[in-house]
Amino acid sequence: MKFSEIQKQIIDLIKRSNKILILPSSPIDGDSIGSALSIYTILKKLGKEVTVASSERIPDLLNFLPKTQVINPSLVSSKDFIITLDTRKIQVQEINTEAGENKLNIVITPKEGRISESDISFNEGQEEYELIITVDTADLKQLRKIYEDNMDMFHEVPVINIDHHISNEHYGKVNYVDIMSASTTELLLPLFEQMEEIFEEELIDEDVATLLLTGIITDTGSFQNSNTTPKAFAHAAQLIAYGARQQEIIQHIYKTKQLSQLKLWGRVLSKIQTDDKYKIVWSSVTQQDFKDTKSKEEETADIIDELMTNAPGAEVVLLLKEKSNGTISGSIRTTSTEVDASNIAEMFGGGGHSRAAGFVIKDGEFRKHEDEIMNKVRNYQKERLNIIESQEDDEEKPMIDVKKLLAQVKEAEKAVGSMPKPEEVEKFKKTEEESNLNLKVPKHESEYQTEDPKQEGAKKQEPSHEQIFKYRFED
Ligand SMILES: [Mn+2]
Repeated sequence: MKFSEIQKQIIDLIKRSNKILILPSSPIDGDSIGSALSIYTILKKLGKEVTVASSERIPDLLNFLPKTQVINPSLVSSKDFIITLDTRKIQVQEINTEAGENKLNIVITPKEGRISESDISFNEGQEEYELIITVDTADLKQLRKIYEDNMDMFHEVPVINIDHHISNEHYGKVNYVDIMSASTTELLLPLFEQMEEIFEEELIDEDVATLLLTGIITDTGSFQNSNTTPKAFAHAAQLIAYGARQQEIIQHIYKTKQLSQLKLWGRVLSKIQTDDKYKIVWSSVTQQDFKDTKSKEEETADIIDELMTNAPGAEVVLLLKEKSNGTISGSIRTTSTEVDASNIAEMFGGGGHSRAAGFVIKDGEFRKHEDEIMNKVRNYQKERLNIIESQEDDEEKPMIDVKKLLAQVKEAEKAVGSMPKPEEVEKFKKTEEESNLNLKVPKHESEYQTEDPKQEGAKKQEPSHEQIFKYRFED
């Protein structure tokens, strides 16, 4: 089916619905939040009752976006069973519940007279929503708690599925899925323009344009990833013409975030310690490091995985973090199927998965604990590898090339200052028609590479993105 027809179907469903639920995928990223909040803004303008819900935390660096405060952490339960009393004739004095063995009495005491069966009716809780719109969500499971707690709702209420992931499962009543699109927000722009025409109303304002551009910028890594098509540039230019605040996005997402994270990564690298005999690589982050690099605790989330990718010779990769609440948390990754990360975490009262696990030690001196922890991990590996302490290790390559990595960080720090400027994007400005004609479309899925972490997760088997994320969530 042509995209223009799908867009019409979507608009028809929106026309017929009043209570609309919008669900961004988890973890929340620039594309999912930009999509959800732009649809929210547009539907509000059309006078709809709109709810945006996500059980996930909104990353701090996306909080600058307009309307992030409308996102609800959960949905009102629709599983309620309602007992209705006709109060036209009878007034209620008091309602009580009495729990008996295997039963519960609901006792209604009237002010006067008697309540009869004909005064009472029973109702199952109404489904609150008439339409669900999921954005940037390849699979309903990605909605996590919202889906797990409300599975029935997804069978009963029509779902519009708007997404650009190859792995999309087409679970919607209407599936507006284009894997050639660099972001989900890119799909929304033509839809919103169509809506402007049909509803004869100006809908795309500066906030909407900013939200849509955020999705394109974050999903293309600021026009650097290989999924940056000419169309993505054209749409970005169009959004800037609509008043999208590109510099604001770059400032918040790249200039502040990446630089601090790069510096933190540099810190972690400079503190790396390796144990070649027991194949362990570890490092630590203290409160001082966060202060010095102006980074936040949550920015360590990627660092453990970065460490693991760069230490192919290590079996156990460990990062210890001194948290602001006085606890010490450890993240463990293993590269070998022989080592179970959760077993190591369990030694410190934690847990997780075989490849990704973690633990928390409540109050304690960081340095002292670091030594204790590392001794235990070393012993774990010693027993497992059956190495005799005196045995001389033969020459082996170092497990991680810290020098090379530090040089890369320096390079990256320089590069962060040179993001594309509006006039560079302007060069690619074309009409929609032109851009369609010139669009070079990769023929095979394999040619289509994306840096989208959700897509990455779908490809990688062990540990899956979900596992790592789950762990981070517990972290
Ligand atoms: Mn996306």
